[in-house]
Amino acid sequence: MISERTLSPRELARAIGASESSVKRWVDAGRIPAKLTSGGHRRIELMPALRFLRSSGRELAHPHLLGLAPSTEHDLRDPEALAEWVFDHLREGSVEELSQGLLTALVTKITEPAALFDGPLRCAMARVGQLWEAGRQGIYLEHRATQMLLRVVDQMHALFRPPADELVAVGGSIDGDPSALPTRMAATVLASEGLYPVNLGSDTPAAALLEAADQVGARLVWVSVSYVSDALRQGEDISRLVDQLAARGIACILGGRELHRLPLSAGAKAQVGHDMQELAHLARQIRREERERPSKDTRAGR
Ligand code: B12
Repeated sequence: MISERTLSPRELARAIGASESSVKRWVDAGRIPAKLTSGGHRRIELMPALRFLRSSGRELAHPHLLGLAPSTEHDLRDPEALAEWVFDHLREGSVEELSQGLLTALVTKITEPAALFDGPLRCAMARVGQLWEAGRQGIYLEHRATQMLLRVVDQMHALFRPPADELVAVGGSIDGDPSALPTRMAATVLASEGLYPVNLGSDTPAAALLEAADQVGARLVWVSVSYVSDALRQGEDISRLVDQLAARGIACILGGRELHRLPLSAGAKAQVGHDMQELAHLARQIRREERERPSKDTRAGR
């Protein structure tokens, strides 16, 4: 897997157009984690190197030197071409090239995770769904495409390391909803916006979401509704959860393509987000509020 690659300081230096001595200096200062070989040479793992590039705003001038730029005639900066390219890879089952291309798109800041999920990935998955409608073969393609994207989204998630002790968010999809992909995307979006996500995944009882939120001191709970198995029960569970969170002062956002089918009680005051970009927007708002909040010391009058 691409994420298992290691690099020498010289390889990284060439790829980002910096000097080898600068890269060694960043390694020695702990800005890029690296291991020493038995011969005393620095070896840098690819994912921490990519994290460094994204967080420091450095340009990845030559992604192909890191084995990242996939060979394609598509211009991956164009969302429609990217969607087409993603669909081709999902259909063919080439997960390695897919993850290279999408990681490159994120590291070179062609796109952000939320926009990537709402645009090219959602669109490519909708086309995979059409294959399912068209015939039996589509079923296996749909399952395989989901597994491929789960892996790729995990790799993207590894680009972001928000601190675990600051703003924590808890989420998942509710009991009776087996969808794993949307809630995993939500976790990655939150991580990319600096929140620390605890994703409980699919089929999570509402009570478990509440318990987790209490345990970790969550500031936000997200719920993704992508499949409705029992609208009445799922609607009641979510309405109750929303009320319980409101009583604790914990923000809550509901989303997902089937949310509109749930009867939520009139009193249930949760924010509804239509896509991952709205989730990202809320995360930025929470971070802004946190920055503007007087620190604990100031509030205590010290
Ligand atoms: C992958 C897939 C599956 C997978 C799900 C895998 C998994 N564990 O996640 C599997 C193979 C299991 C599956 C099963 C079924 N599926 Co299916 N599936 C799809 C497919 C191809 C892609 C869905 C997807 O992952 N999209 C990508 C995600 C990220 O997009 P999204 O869900 O729209 O989410 C976006 C927003 O809603 C929002 N969002 C989501 N969550 C949240 C949360 C928050 C907080 C916020 C703010 C926003 C937000 O942001 C996301 C990104 O923009 C769709 C096709 C399609 N058009 O979507 C069909 C589709 C959803 N499936 C469909 C059907 C019919 C089924 C089955 C009933 C088939 C069957 N007869 O067995 C079963 C469902 C039964 C069950 N118990 O699972 C139909 C649903 C039609 C309908 N509305 O009735 C679709 C539309 C296919 C079709 N064209 O008919 N499916």
